Formats: sequence, structure tokens, C-alpha cells
Amino acid sequence: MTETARFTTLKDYREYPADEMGVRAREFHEQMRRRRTVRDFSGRTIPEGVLERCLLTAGTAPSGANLQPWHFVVVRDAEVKRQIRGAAEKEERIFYQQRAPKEWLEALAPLGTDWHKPFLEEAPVLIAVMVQRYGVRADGTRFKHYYSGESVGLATGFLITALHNVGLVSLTHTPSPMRFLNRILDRPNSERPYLLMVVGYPKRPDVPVPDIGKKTLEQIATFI
Ligand code: IYR
Repeated sequence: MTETARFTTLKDYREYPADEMGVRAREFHEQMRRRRTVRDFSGRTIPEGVLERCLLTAGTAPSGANLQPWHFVVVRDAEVKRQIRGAAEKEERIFYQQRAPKEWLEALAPLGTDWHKPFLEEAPVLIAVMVQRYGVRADGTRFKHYYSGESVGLATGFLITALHNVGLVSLTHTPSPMRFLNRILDRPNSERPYLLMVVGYPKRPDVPVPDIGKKTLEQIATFI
């Protein structure tokens, strides 16, 4: 059945004067450039309600045909985290010792990563970001999700930004392959793990992070 378009108005839009736009652009960049991916987490728990809000922010992302093809599984249970660590390290050990081509290992060298993933148990929360490749109606029939990968990537970006905004740190972890998450988290076949976000507080304020930088504007943009 075809739904017809219904419209409302852009009532929540805000325009800012030009000078305020400049200030806001600078301040937001300054806030975002302080974000670093962290791999050493303290066990401190996250205050009630904060993650829920950050997930709602992720859910405001644009998506193909507004089908919102994402699902977030928030793992706080120690036993489930232990299972995830076990399965991830099993894959990662093979990745680092056999599967990864030399070129890939060379690209990873500046990050200092290896197959050990203690953060999967140490962090208070793991968020499995799932992409729903298709939707399933109440009667079991399927419908297509358009640009599901792009959509979930956008929502994940919103999530990372929302977490940083409240002073939490995160790690976008991609054990490969990560289908084991469907089994451990009891998610349907229509969903595929997109990535695993590790979320919490840094183990110490002076936790080590790779000494790496970002490209300049000239390197990342062309103005014509
Ligand atoms: N999945 C592995 C390897 C890895 C791959 C990339 I690309 C990274 O940016 C970082 C790590 C791991 O998580 O260690």
C-alpha cells in the first residue's frame, strides 16, 4: 500500500547571525578536535539516562527513505562482555597472526594495536551497532532498506559525537569477522554487526593515545 506524503513545517530551525556562525563553527570544531579514540577504560559506570539520550541522538540521523535501519544493543552484563571478548580475541588473533596482509599491519603499526582486547571486559558498556539490511513486517514479509550502510554510518557518527559531548570516550572496534555477535546477542539474521562501540571513562586522565594527527583543510577539501 502506498502512503501519501504528509508535511509539517520546519518550526525548529534556527538561523544565527554571521558572526555567531563563525563563533559556533570554531567552538564546535574545538570541542570535536579534543575527541580521541581511547583503548584503556576504567570500570566506572555511566550515570543513569545518559546513554539512552546519546542513543536517541544517534536515532536522529538521516537515513535512506527514513527507514532508520539500525539497532543498538547495549551490553553491560559482565558475562556477555566476557563472551564477546573471547570470540573477538579468537578472530583477532587469527587476523593479526595470519589473515592480515603486511600492508594492513603496516597501516595499523602507528596505533600499536594487537589481538589482545581487555577493553571488551574492562569498559562499563559495549554497544553493538547493528545494520538491518531489510525490514520485516508483522506478517514476516521483507522490505528493502536503502543505503543501510551509509545510514548506520551516519547514526554511528552522531553517537560518537553525542558520547564525546557528555565527556565519555569511545572506541570503534571492528573485530573481523563479527557475525558471532548475532549468536551471543541473540539478534536476527536480518541484522549484521556494523561495529562494536566500547564506551566509558578513560582509565586515567593521562592514558596513552597514539601520537597521530588529522589532515589539514587543504588536504581534505577542494573549493571550486
Ligand atoms: N580489527 C582489528 C584491526 C584494526 C583495523 C583497523 I582499519 C583499525 O583502525 C584498528 C584495528 C582490531 O580491532 O585490532
